[in-house]
Amino acid sequence: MENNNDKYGQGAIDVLENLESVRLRPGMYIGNVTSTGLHHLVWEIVDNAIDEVLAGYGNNINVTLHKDGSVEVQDFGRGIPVGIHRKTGVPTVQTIFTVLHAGGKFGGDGSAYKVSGGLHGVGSTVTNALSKYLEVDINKNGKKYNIRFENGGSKITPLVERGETNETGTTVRFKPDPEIFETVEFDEAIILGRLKQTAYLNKGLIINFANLNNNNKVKFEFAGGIVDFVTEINSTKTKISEHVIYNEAYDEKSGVSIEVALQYTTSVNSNVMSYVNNIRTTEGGTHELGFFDAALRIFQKYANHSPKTRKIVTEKILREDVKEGATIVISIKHPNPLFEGQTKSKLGNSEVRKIVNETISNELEKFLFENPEEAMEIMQKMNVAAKSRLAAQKARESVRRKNNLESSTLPGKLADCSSKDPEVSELFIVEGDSAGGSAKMGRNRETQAILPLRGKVINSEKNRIEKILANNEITSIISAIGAGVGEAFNLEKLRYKKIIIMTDADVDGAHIRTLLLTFFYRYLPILIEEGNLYIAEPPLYKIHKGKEAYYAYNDIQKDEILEKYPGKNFIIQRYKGLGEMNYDQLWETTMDPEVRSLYRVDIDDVIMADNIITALMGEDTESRKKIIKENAKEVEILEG
Ligand code: 0RA
Repeated sequence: MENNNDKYGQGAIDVLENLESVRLRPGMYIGNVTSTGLHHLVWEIVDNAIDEVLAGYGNNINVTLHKDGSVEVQDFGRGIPVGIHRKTGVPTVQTIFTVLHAGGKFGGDGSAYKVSGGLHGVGSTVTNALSKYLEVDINKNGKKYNIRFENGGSKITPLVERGETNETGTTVRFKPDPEIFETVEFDEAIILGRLKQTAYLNKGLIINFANLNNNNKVKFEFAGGIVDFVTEINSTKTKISEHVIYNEAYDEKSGVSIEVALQYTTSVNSNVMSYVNNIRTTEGGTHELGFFDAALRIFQKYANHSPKTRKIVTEKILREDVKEGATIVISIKHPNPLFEGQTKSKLGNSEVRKIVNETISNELEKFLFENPEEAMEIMQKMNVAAKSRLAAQKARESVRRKNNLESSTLPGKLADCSSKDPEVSELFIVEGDSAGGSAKMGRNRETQAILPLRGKVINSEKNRIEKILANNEITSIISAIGAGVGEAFNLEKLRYKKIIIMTDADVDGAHIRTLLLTFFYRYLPILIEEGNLYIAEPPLYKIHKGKEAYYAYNDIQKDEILEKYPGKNFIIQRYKGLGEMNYDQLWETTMDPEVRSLYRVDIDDVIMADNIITALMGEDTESRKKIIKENAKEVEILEG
């Protein structure tokens, strides 16, 4: 293969401009340069491989974490084109990895549209620009090809042939650039969570994961796709009916394909997870609306269809009654999705509402008529939901008058910070009055606000919304945060970018923390997704000798300190509560941004989070015990 890299001409300058602009403003392309941004690089490459499978070429992909800190993604598709690209005069594969917006999906050389998530075709270039090295091996046309980029693509070892093969496919291996990222360490759990979710969303897709650092190997393959997904989410819940209702449809005219799976549980909460092109749409959108249009119409129709059902369903069923207790996964594939909303995670394409509504109604209706016993159980549950909704309506009205959650009055017990800039402002939600007092004295008044909790925090998993919003501790949290709750939530009104839960390091503290996390997970999940929610980590021990003092945040640290400074006359003080610390100790160990350690609450694995929260906070005491025993580590992570 001849080297067509126009080294000193216009082509080379354009390429460097492309790569350099990504390196100058990585945040514009991958959001940030923290661990989240780092993992974006992996999703970009994985998504391209998955697109090739979804286009019908190959059925498995391999993802490997190498010992040198690189990650490798292999597919068995057609292989990235290697011929000379008409516009750039260099091989298409080189164009794909060095030119932003190469046009079409891949420089007009292929017709496949991008189905899975990501940066609309610029992901390969972005990943290359932010990598120490990136290497591509292609099997195609009976030959093996290789091209290698170094230092953000600024050095190119041109495409060469490396012998013959009768296989086809692409392998991309890259190592992120430590000069760009705060951390270049891949997190196995984050990668596994994402791969698992992708495998659920694409039945038949096989993903093999291998981590050569710890020899962990995992294979994801879900023959049932989103039906298996719903089954796993509901595994710790009490099911109302045995079947997971499933529909799939394809709309020829628009090219939109739709899959829906749902199952009812006895929970008072609902769990609606919708996806467009494998990307989670947390803010919903037209696909969710279309689903609920259909579900509401069909359930109302079924409720009215016979004397028997009319006797059971005494109340008019509304949208929220259809939602209650349901676990619903809606996954659509759209050739031209429009994302809008506060976090760009809401589907905007208006035609989708009607398409989803019309294509899934028939199947849903068919299910109800073919499974009358299950249908009856579901209708009964919906009627109970409708009744409690009506009963709660009055209560809600009086609550609303008492606590106007959207009003600008701040709760009396809030010691607010003087800054009005959310970027620098922090809200500490503190358990107990004495700890609240120390926190108020120790804080930085400019940027740190303190909200002490006095009464009990209500369990958001077991109670309906009216009761939760009547709880004093909850209403003061919502008012202090300032962005409202539920449908009226407005991220732009958020008063603090960091909301920090600060509770004792004992069982009671863990309980309150879990209650707060459950509330945030159920009612303000955007704050978790946006990375605004944190858990403070107060020290467990103070070790002192004379004037010197060391703080240990866990037992390992305590032992390390004792080993490092051996000798007698050490006093080890175990903190039982935050209240035991002086205000200056609290500042020094837990609140001072220079030294403190904060745990950021993250819902990467929605399945795990939901299972654990249900098990910990829900009705089922058996699974609560089981989870605590088996999953001690995850519980610890969730609880900080
Ligand atoms: C455009 C056209 C063709 C294949 C691809 C792109 C392709 C891209 C990626 C990215 C990762 N793996 C991939 N596999 C294939 C087909 C061109 C042809 O048929 O020659």
